[in-house]
Amino acid sequence: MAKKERTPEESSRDEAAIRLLEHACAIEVETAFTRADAIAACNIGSQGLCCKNCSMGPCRLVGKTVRGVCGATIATVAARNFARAVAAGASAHSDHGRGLAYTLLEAAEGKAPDYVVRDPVKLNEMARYLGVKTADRSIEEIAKDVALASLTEFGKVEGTVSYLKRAPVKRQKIWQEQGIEPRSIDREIVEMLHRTHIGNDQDAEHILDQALRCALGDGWGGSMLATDLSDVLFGTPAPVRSGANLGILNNNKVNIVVHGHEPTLSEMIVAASLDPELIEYARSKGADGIQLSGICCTANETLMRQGVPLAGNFLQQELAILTGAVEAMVVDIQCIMQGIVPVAERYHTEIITTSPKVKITGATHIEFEEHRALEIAKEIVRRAIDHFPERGEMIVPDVQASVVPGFSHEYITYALGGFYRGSLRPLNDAIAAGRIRGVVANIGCNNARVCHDELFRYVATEFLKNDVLLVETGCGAIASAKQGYMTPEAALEVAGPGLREVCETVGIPPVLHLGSCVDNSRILTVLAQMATEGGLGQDIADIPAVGMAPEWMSEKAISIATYCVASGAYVIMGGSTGPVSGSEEVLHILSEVWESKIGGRLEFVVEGEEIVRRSLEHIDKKRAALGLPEYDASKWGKSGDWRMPELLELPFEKQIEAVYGVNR
Ligand code: NFS
Repeated sequence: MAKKERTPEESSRDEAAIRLLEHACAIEVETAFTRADAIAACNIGSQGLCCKNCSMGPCRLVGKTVRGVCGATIATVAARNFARAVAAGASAHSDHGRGLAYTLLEAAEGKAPDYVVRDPVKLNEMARYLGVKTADRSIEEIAKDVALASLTEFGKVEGTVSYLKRAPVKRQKIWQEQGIEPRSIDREIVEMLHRTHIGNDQDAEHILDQALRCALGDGWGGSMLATDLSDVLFGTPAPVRSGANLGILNNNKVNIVVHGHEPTLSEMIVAASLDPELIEYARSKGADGIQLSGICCTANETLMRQGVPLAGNFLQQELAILTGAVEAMVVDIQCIMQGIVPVAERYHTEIITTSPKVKITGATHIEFEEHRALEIAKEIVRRAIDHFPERGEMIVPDVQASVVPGFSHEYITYALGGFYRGSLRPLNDAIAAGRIRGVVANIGCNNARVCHDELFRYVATEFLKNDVLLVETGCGAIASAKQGYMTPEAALEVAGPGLREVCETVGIPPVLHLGSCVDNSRILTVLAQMATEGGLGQDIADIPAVGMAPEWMSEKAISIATYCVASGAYVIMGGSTGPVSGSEEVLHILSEVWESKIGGRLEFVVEGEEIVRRSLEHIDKKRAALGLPEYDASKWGKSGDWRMPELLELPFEKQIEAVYGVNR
């Protein structure tokens, strides 16, 4: 039975989204929100109890049916479904990484003249990890070998994925002992699909061991390479100021929205949008200029490096078009809803697919080729400009927030100590002292079945109040950006007293934007460096930290969760009872069994309150295990710039007393 239709206020916590959902309702345009209301999720599939791995099925294991036609048990079926999601998610991230390696190769060989090495320091760092010689060699020679070495990681003949050695030594030992070191990125994905084919691996725990290995190939392989290669080609991010939410769409300019995941084309669109000739062309059509903005992780990529504003997260792709102000939505790969095409048909908006891997019926396909990248980007921008005079009614909600993104792990280290003594030591010290209670990685998607941004907003607010530093990526990061939590000023308003002191001292927001979903690898790097810095144990599993995706929906999110668990983290997936809720045995393996084997555990928790409760409990448990003082907020908050106006009112000796106490 279909659920009742939710009101816009029940569908989203985002003011701009609510406004456009009201508009969609008024003009009878269907969106993911209304489709989620109309289509009831399959109760059997949602629990992981449907097996369609052969044509004797699909077998639905419900009621008295506890085995499929082949005899597969509930645990086997649920584990296989979960494992296949890991494989699909890992393949998406990794194939994205591979694409970037080819771009670097073409750039190094002079076949893609619009791309250059923007960060040679990072290139040299990659070279070190990948065993590429750098002495007395040109950047192009190093870049070519780094690209080839990166490509080798996908199909390596012997050994294991090279970046595993970036993990703490203790973690590497656990992987060795458990036999889950990925041998090559592609191999583990292929083996995962092979092992879950009819008649193969039929022991849930054993199937899930391979899921761990496959996911590690994503986190410490495909995704980490994708991040590094993007930084090499487009520059390692550092803070910039920008805006977030649909209010950044400009009523008087040509609006081009880039959507998807790869920075390769979107970086060229940024360049094209700054081209004086094209700006002049836009003016000739009556526009004031060109406004670029982004949706999903392409948005995060261009925001982090170029300061291109965020139009919104996953559930706002159709809503952006509903403003009537978008001339073109340029998409590449992943998280692009087919639903944008029928919405665009109601407007002058052109949907342009650009990846050789993605065509959408009804969209214009302009295939992107690296060797004439800028030329294609200019063609796309020109097409968008041509649509400007076709605009009809526009509803651009006046809703946007300021955002300061750009926290690469390199910049975090720099922020904490400058070039002279940059390190994570101040962060570790702040955690050890209890100013910062712990760290939460709050990441992942929106889900049309969960009130848009509600869980993100709730957990972020609660964690900040509790002096928990947030690191974020993907659509979760966009949610916090729109909430106004990603500015240094936000710390004064929403952070607890200890976290506020740290943010004030360092000048960082209390929620750090680390980039797109492949950039969760940056979070792995930060955690690995925290573990090796000292003072917080020797492994990622020792750190008072939790990972979560409160509104997740994609297979990529399942792969991320799994590699974080395999790296030692406690991970909570929110919003639903999860894809294996039909099997107590598999739930037990993902939590208890995985924790005993690898130190991390995975849980599915529906409610925000419970997500926060379990997270804080875990953080405090880890603090206790490290012998750190119990978290006590009342110890902090007596220093810092925020007290200046109050202090300046006092005579000098009283100022000293107020800051240091009477006995000093
Ligand atoms: Ni991540 Fe980024 Fe968003 Fe989810 Fe999709 S955009 S790769 S999968 S929906 S966070």
